[in-house]
Amino acid sequence: MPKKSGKKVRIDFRKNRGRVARNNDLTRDVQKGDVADDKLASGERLSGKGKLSRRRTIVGVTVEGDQIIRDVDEAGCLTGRVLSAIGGLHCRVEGPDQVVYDCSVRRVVRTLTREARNAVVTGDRVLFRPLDKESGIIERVEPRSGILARGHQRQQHILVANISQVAIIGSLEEPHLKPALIDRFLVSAEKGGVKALICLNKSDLVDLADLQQIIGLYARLGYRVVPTSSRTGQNVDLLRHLLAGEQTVFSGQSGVGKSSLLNLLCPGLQLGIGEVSQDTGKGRHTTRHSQLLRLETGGWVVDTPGIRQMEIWDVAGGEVEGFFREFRPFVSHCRFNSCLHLEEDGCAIRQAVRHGLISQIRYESYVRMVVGDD
Ligand SMILES: Nc1nc2c(ncn2[C@@H]2O[C@H](COP(=O)(O)OP(=O)(O)OP(=O)(O)O)[C@@H](O)[C@H]2O)c(=O)[nH]1
Ligand SMILES: [Mg+2]
Ligand SMILES: [Zn+2]
Repeated sequence: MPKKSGKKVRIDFRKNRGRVARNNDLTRDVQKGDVADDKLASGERLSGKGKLSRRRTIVGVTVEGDQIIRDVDEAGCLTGRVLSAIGGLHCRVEGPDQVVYDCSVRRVVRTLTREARNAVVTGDRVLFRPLDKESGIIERVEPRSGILARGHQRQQHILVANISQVAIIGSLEEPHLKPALIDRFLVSAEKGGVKALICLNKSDLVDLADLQQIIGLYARLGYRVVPTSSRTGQNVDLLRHLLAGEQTVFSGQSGVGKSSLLNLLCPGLQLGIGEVSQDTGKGRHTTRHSQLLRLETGGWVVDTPGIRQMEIWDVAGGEVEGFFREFRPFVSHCRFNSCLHLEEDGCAIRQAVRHGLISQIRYESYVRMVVGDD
């Protein structure tokens, strides 16, 4: 789509102030150079009309595809990469020559985003105005390519931006492997336009022969599956090789060993790691914020907090089948065009499951995503 500069656009604005806003305050913010602060979020109120009740036409933005980019006077600004973004407000930005700046976010940048915490996320490329040698203000977020996102409280939550692949980290024991969660990550990766790699950690705790079935399942689908152990170091070199030159996010449940693996992969790194609870068998959410880490081999990795649930965002029931690659040869053979593959009646997918051509585990994951039963 061609670039249209200075075009007027109508956007749904998130209501980010308790008091009724004056019509022209967006322009005023730009002129005064207001900077977002924490109080805004705590003072947020929702009116009966809902969050998106205000529409305004503004100038000073460029529309590129479905992205809205703010026109900024670039003089005096630097480009940088967001290393971490706490609450989308307090960011660590790596500028030229790897100098790191603590940055706040200009309020209009947040206003242009529907969901405040998606305004700036780890991995973003930004234009920022340095205030001194170690701090600055983010003026603009550049268009994103390759994201990992999920639904959370009926909003899209962008976990990380500008990645080339997702490393889905599971553990074979403590906590147990959850194929349903892996399948959700795979759908999110395909939806976000990035490659996926499956890492089965804590291989030291199980008999390798028992792993063949699960490794075979995903390997047959064409996904790279790597059993690893941060205890014995198994396949850590292979993993390092698979990450070299890529922009990868490490995602998975708490306690599976994301940070432990990264400590091995990046010499000198000392990320905090936490014991898995003896009582619940679950991790303790040791990593609190996503963090971008540069690799010696080129590229970078983002360590993320463990997540309990991966709600698929913006995929309608009828679209889920498109993200299950092994379904593709069969879907056109269902009797009904709109078949959701939930009923036996003339369904080629159900038949393929019965004949062992599609795994029962994958089919169950599919059903849970379509029916929305978490
Ligand atoms: N046996 C075994 N234990 C491991 C392995 N990798 C990590 N652990 C242990 O698992 C626990 C959790 O490790 P973390 O690295 O903190 O896990 P995490 O995925 O970063 O967890 P969050 O930050 O909470 O999301 C720690 O007690 C680690 O020592 C492994 O390969 N084998
Ligand atoms: Mg961690
Ligand atoms: Zn069907």
